Formats: sequence, structure tokens, C-alpha cells
Amino acid sequence: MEIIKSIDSTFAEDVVKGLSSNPKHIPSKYLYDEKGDRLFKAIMRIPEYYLTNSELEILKIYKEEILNAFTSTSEEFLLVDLGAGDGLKTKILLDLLIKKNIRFHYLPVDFSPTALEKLCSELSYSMPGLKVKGIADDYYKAILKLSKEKTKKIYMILGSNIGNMQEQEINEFLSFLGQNMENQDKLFIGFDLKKDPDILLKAYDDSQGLTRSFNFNLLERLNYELGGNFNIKDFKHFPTYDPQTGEMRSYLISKKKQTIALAALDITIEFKQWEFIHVETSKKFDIASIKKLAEGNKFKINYIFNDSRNYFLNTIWSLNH
Ligand code: AVI
Repeated sequence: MEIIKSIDSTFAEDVVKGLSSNPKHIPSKYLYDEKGDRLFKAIMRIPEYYLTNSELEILKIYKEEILNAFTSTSEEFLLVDLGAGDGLKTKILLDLLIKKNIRFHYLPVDFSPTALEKLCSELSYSMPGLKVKGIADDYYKAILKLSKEKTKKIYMILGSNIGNMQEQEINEFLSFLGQNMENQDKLFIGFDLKKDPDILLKAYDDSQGLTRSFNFNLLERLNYELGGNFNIKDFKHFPTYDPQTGEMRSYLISKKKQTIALAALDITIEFKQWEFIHVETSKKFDIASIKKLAEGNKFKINYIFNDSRNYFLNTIWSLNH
């Protein structure tokens, strides 16, 4: 097992910047510390968080077609899993690739070194023949490093991870990826679709309170890593959906006027009553917006796979020039 780590410690800087802004916000990548990883793993296994089951259904039904679309030759390739998490869905493809004796290396990329270490050691045990190398880095740095390799690459972004970026960031990211891809490379990317807002609201405010704990864990993280004195009881978890933009947004709202100290940074943060911290955007898409993203960033969509409820789409893209 090999893991390449190179994460800058910018957490404190991003927190200070985000909590001094108006409106207050903290980048959602900081939801994933060790406890956050565990909670997200648990969220992915509850039916109310339908995204996982929808994508699993697509992968189980169309795995042969998906692999055939990745490559039609016997040449070796790199399977680059951007935001691999616990690899739950990818394992369906890995299993089939191994069964078919296809020559490939699996490169899971994740911002969370803990999640990556767990995944790599679990894979070396459950899939002993697999060639795996974890990359603990952000997507941009990983793509830049990999663009220097001549071997064909299949980039994967599953779980609608792309929806955690803001509209402009999505375009910047896709354009960057396209510029660092070769004609032979492919992008396998999943999108959560716009749907009944009641279903969406339950997915981000589940009856077991897992998503609530996942979001509150960010305040706990500020307490133990930055010496904060947040009292969770003084905040409210509030997810909301905007049908026009397709953005599901999660906020932590201060129930009262309060001053929070971050002792390790020697600063205080003022909250007005009902002032919020924006902690996550999970964008939902429709086919027109997906086509626009592809075409606007010089890609063409080669394949589209959907689940039986039409909740989710997995698509395969290649460069369009
Ligand atoms: C990782 N990402 C796609 C998840 C999502 O749906 O936005 C993270 C998550 N947040 C709350 N529940 C799950």
C-alpha cells in the first residue's frame, strides 16, 4: 500500500477568512475529519440519502457497458477516482476489471488522508491482486501531477461530488481537467438530478439525525482543533433547496446573539441572532445543465446511464476537439 500525502495546513486560514466574511461560510471539504468521514459513510448507507443506492443501481446494471466505454483495447490505463471516499461504488467496477484480467492501476484521490488510508488497506486485503496507490491531495494538484504520465487515464467523479462546488468552480474545474487530458482519456462523472424537494430535504435532514451530526461536527472540529467554545445547542441545522438553481444548501444558524472565541488563533467571532454559517452546497442538475457544462468546457458526452427512478445520472465524457 502506498499513499502520497501533500496537504497544506490551510484549515485555520480558511476558517478565519470564512467566519470574518459576510455571509459567514466554511468550505465543505472541512466536514471530513475522522468523525466526519465516519458520519458520511453512515449517511451513504441510509435509504433517505438515496444518492448512493441510485448510483449503485446504475453501476450494477451497466458495469459491462461502462467498462467497454472506458477502453476497447488491451492497453493499460490509470483509473483515477477523484473523491474516492470509502470506494463503495468503485468496488463494483474494480471487481469486474479484475475478473476480466484488464491491465490497470487504481489511483484513489481524496482530501482526507484517513479515509484514503482506510480504503487502501481495506483494498489490499479484499482485492490482493489490485495495483493501488492513494493520492491524498486536492483534485487540481493530483490532476496536474497525473497529466505528466503518458498512460491513458480514466477520471472518475462519482457520488455527485461535483455538486459540492459552486457553479463557477465547476466550470473552472472542468476546463482545467480538459486542458490536462489527452484525446484518449475519459471522464466518468455522476450527477444528482433535480427532483421532488421533499425527497431532497429528507436526504439532507434524515430521521436518524446523521446529517445534522455531520454538519455540527464542523463546530466540534473548530472547538477541539482551534480551541473554540461553540455550544451546539445554540445553533440550528437548516438545509434548504432552491428549485431555480438546483442548489441544496446547508446552514448552521445561531439561535442567539453570541461571541465565540477561537483561543488557538486568539480571535473572537461575533454572531447576530439568526446569523448563519453556510457549510455546504450540493447542487442538483438536469440534462440541459449537464450538456451545457460539457459543451461549455469543450467535452462531448459519449454515454448517459440512469437509474430506474430517474434520480441520478452517470455519464462518460471525452474531449471534443
Ligand atoms: C459528498 N457529497 C456529494 C455529499 C452531498 O450529497 O453533497 C455530502 C453530503 N452532505 C450531506 N450529506 C451528504
